[in-house]
Amino acid sequence: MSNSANVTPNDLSAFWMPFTSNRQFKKAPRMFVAAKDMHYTTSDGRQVLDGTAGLWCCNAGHCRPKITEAIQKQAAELDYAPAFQMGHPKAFELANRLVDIAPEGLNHVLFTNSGSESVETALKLALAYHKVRGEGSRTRLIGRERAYHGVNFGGISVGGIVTNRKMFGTLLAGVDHMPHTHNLSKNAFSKGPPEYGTELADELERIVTLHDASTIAAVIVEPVAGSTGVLIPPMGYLKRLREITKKHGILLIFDEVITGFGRLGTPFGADYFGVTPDMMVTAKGLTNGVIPMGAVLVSSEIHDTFMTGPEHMIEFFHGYTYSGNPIASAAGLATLETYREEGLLTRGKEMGEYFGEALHSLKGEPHVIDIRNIGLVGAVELEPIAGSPTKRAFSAFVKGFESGFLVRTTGDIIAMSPPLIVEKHHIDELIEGLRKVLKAID
Ligand code: PXG
Repeated sequence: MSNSANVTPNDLSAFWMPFTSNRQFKKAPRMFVAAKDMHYTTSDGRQVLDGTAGLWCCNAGHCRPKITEAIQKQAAELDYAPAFQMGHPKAFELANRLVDIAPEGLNHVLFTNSGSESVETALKLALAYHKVRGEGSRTRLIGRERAYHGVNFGGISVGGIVTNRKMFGTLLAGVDHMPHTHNLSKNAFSKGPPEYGTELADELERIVTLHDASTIAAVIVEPVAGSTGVLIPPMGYLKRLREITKKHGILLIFDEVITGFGRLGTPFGADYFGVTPDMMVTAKGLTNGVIPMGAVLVSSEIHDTFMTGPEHMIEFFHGYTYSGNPIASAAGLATLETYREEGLLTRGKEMGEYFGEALHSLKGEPHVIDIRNIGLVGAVELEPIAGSPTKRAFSAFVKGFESGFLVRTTGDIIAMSPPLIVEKHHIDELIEGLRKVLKAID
């Protein structure tokens, strides 16, 4: 008897869903069947306002014609080309377009299929870079508490979310963590980057003193930590990290999977904070979330270091079957074109001001202990229910979905990151919807 005889067509049990409370979900599924611009359509025919750009990735909104057409055309023209020792024009073109919008000096691109793979690629590149330069003793990687760098072994090692780490053994050896910068007692209700905490960057000096710079390859941070609840760095913090890493010959990697492609009102977080890292890790908004793709942008210094030795030799032993996949490349090109035509990489600056004001008007509503915002990202932190952490924010999420808008929650933090095409009336609808939900939940 085949397995298919055991399941009805719409049985939900076979798909073990990612980062989901599977049993709870399957009792009361929340399904989307279509999307357009700022809205999803649910399986029962309701419109839901997308307050999160999918999972922080549909920056241009949904089912945008240019992107859809590019994918359709590419699928019919060249579906796949081998990624190793062969090429196709669109991957090169996309790399060039990315370099065009990247901070100066980040001139080379490695393609991946996700944020997690981009992180692994960057960490491996950092180790190999020092080895090729003859400083093979630089093997340590420094991350930060409450960081999210995807779910693969390197990423969870430098990451700082205990639930994502504790089940998975010893992880990578030789990793250390800086403290996170979230400080409710000093910075609650800050608008934009908070004032207090720049000196937390000096913890990196302490770590360097402990291990010695000669053992440290790279530091990786999200310019703004997204998935742990929108943790915005204090003014000057990232500049200080740049100074310390430079002084000690340590590479600085920005994980821009969320902050990249206009989220903060600038093309990248690096632009917002005026700090250029040695590598930038991206994914999500690169293809508007439509097709899996990630990219790691690296400095000429890193790239050129590898371009030595006999020319017939592979310079970096790393890559994926789908690195620079033709359909993903076509989607990426059409996405960047859409961003350019509609000014989306900087639209978050003006819309972010309106969004921030609206968001902060929730101060004083039930359970709210902090509100923070930067560009088109915002978070509302709730007082947890005693003995049941996460429950209050999760019921806000479910109630929001039922009443017609989508937010994300992590712990007792509600995060919002609408598509960059958002209009003021969408922001009003989202914030007023959330206000009602906050008044309604226990
Ligand atoms: N780095 C950062 C900074 C991320 O936010 C990843 C790496 C991993 O990307 P992939 O493509 O492998 O998932 C991420 C992903 C949320 C949420 O709601 C955040 C992410 C993914 C899913 C949900 O906060 N971030």
